[in-house]
Amino acid sequence: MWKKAKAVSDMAKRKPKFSVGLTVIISLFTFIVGLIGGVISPLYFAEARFTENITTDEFEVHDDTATYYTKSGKSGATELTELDENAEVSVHFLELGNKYTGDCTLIKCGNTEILIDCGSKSNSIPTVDAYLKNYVTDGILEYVIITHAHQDHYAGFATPEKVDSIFDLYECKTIITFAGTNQKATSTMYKNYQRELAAEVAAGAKHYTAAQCYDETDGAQRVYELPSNVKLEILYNYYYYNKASTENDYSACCMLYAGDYKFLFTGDLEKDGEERLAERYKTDHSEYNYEEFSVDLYKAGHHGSKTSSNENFLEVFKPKMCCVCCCAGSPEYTKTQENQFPTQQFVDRISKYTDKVYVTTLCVDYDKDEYVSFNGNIVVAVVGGTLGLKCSNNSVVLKDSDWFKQNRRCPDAWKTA
Ligand SMILES: [Ca+2]
Ligand SMILES: [Zn+2]
Repeated sequence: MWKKAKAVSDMAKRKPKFSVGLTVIISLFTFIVGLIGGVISPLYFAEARFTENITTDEFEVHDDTATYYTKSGKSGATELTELDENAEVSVHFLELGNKYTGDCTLIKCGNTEILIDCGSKSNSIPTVDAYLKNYVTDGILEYVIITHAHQDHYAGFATPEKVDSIFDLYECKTIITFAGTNQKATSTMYKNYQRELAAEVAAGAKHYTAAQCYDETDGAQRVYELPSNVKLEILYNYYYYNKASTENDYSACCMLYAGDYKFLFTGDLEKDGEERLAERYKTDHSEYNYEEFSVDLYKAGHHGSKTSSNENFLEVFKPKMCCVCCCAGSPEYTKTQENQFPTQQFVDRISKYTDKVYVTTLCVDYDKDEYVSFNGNIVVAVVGGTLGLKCSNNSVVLKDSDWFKQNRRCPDAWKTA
């Protein structure tokens, strides 16, 4: 496909080639900075390694740099852990390689992968791509879900023409997107998105809106069957069909079923959308007893914002575990400390259901561009019928973290837990 070939040659031009000597110097420098960071700032770097968020691949020499960001590239691959290799299904919440909050979730089931969103605000594609390479071994993303047209979710699909988007780097088979948007046709990012999406469709991808999936029209399906009897269901959202006052409410929502395990993803859906979704879910799934019903994993809606994960919604889904994709304590969206992700209100509400809350990234100093891994890349996987968790940094739950103790009031439910 010419478009992908062009992307490779562009990358060959753009990617600087480091000499071995320079790499040694950079590695030494990185090491020393890391050492200083570790000694001087134990408060901030207590659990995390200073270099955690620097994609080490950027500092490595590759024989053929042209293949680095391509789907055939060998570089960037790390040893797969036992957990990953044996997993029937794994759900990965990715760190994005910068101080900005954003979503990017990979679901892997055999050779079938689902990518939900690719933020963040700043270009995270090299970081995401380096991670995906380890898992998307056939270069094909069977499903891509783009929840809504906010850059912290769709920037990776909305690149300028000369920058590789996820669509350039991977062959995407079925693309499911938000049904509505308030984005103006003149928005540069939205135009980029439309161009990139159209090119992937021209190359053979199927594109459906979440509404088409839910309604099962035009060949779209509400439920997609994946290997190992895993199922992906596109859930109802009132705002697939109605005008929303915030872009967040257009979020495409889905549930993944693996055996008895359920994983819920609602993008940045807010209060009204959450309530309507929860009510409709009960109607669509009358087979469950909702006294006992609960989901095993819930991606915290809207990065743990105070506007999402509301009472009526949580009451229905009762998450047993929750992963928050954000740069914790960052002033990116608000200076009001308790409303920074993950917010105090989110903590208070989720605490009634679980204390197993994990967070991807931690802001150290926004103005200085400093951030470290919180839990890091979070992987939740079903291995041998059992649910497992593996984080790239540590598996300390939110309530036991230093950041939490310094920045959040501990809700009663977590005091006794
Ligand atoms: Ca695949
Ligand atoms: Zn968002």
